[in-house]
Amino acid sequence: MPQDDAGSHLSGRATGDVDVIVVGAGFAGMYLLHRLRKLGVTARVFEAGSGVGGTWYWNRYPGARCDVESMQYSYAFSEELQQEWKWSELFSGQPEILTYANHVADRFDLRRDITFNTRVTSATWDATADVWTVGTDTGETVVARHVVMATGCLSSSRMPDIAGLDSFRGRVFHTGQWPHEQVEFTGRRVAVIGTGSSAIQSIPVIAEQAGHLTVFQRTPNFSIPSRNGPMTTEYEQSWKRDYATRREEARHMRSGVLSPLNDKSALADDAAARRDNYEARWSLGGTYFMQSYNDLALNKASNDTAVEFVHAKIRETVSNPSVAAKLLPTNHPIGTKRICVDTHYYETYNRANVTLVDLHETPINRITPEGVETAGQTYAVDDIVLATGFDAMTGTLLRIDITGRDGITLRDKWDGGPRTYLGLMTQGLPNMFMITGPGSPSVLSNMMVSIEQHVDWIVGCVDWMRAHGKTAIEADLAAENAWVEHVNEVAYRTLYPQANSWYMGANVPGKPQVFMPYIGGVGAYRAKCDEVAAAGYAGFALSGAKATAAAAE
Ligand code: N01
Repeated sequence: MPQDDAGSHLSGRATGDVDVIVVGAGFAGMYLLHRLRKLGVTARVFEAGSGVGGTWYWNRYPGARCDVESMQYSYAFSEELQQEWKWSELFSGQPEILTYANHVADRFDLRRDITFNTRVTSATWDATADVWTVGTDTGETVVARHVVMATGCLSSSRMPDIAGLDSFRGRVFHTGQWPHEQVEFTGRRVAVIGTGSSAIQSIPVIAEQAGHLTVFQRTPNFSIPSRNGPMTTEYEQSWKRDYATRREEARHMRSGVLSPLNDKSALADDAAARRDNYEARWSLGGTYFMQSYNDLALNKASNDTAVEFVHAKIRETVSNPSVAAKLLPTNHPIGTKRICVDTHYYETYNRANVTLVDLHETPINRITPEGVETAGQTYAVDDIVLATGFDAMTGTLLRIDITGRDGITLRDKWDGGPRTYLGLMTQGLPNMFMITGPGSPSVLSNMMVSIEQHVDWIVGCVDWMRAHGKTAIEADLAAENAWVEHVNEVAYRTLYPQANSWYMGANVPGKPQVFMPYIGGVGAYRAKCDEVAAAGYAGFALSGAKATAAAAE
């Protein structure tokens, strides 16, 4: 068995310039770098932005906030870190989360191995040496044994295909690529296009500043009030007293969040009891509403009861009945598109300076130099905010020219939709891991929990390969096919595929419609990954003899 002769290098031979290249310095890339260093392997991180934080670096739009409580949406790997950090609110806003990311980068001295303002543009597998050659947009070429895509699931903003956008004379912003400097809307006429999570968070804040805000809505979404508030010492301490135990419990929950699931069917309650229960959940706030009953994602009749309740709340909140009617989501079961969480979203439509335009009645014809022209009229505006979402889960990966074994390209491989084994690797691309990739719980879970689980698994795998003299690991086609089938089968047992959501790739014209995340639950998924690792990486082909023999010559 080969020994480490270079200390930090894998399998007793130089693997290239570094052992591992990490793409992205969001929460995934940062934690991975920390763990790799502890393992004693060399790593370099490339980050397109000028700072750490990933999604929280880019999404600086007004009102941006996490919909998972900060006590849970934070790193669990360091007891000192989780004890010393203090969140000011239950659900933190983007500035505070970005401050936290920067604190972590400083505390663990991460920046010295991160190259900022550099986008990875290509990766090519060299089977003779079992290494990747990675190219960047700054012209750098780096060789490494492993590449880990810590590129995030919602990191390729989607510009809408609306005629005339380039001709607009005012300012255009995309929520996913918000400027770093303060954007002032005071007294201005603003258009927001889109009504997903980003829009629903930003609309109430922009409405407070703008002279007039016009919201262009194609599909209404369900939104639940967050009931955000200041963090109390009592609540904070209730977590910190036994943080490690609670974190461990969350790792085995379905969504990676400790949450109060009412473990019975919505149909087991009579109408009055159901209303009381929904009312209590509505008052509690946030995504916990979807835990009101255990079959809201599974049974249409149960789901309909939640839809009816939320519709009634919208009608109650919005004073103009015809505006309220336009805001009622009717084309998908609640929760099958990512549920939105807001602060005074529906109330905003009661303001005199806010207009809702229903694009089903009057579609957008084009953007003109002055504003937005619909089939009904032209709305003259000074600013357009595009809250039009992302090419989710696959967009960023497919932007990179990735060529694996025998010339297999990722674009060809995923032509019909993403195919992975466990959402961690895809056959044909040895030694390339994905963090929270398609086929893993990722966006259906508390991302922090899923990120830490993937990083721990990948670091464990790299360590195991080193100990066993393996220089290449690749998913077996049969294992991958079986996993893809399982991911689909589990998804189609639920109501999720009934929505034209970005989970299905339905928001990007021409994108294959495949349910991308794994809906089987974080706990079950973790157990499966652990089982695979314990069995010597069952379902993966590992090799090493050829390369190590060559190195010995
Ligand atoms: O994007 P979206 P997002 N003309 O895709 C509309 C996470 N997130 O950035 O539904 C007119 O949800 C589109 O309409 P339709 C979260 O996971 C989390 O808001 O396609 N409209 C839709 O209304 C979330 O799910 C947090 O008919 C057009 C909107 O744009 C994910 O990010 C906060 C259009 C896009 O909605 C994405 O959310 C924010 C066009 N040509 C985001 N094209 C939290 O943690 C698109 N639309 C809280």
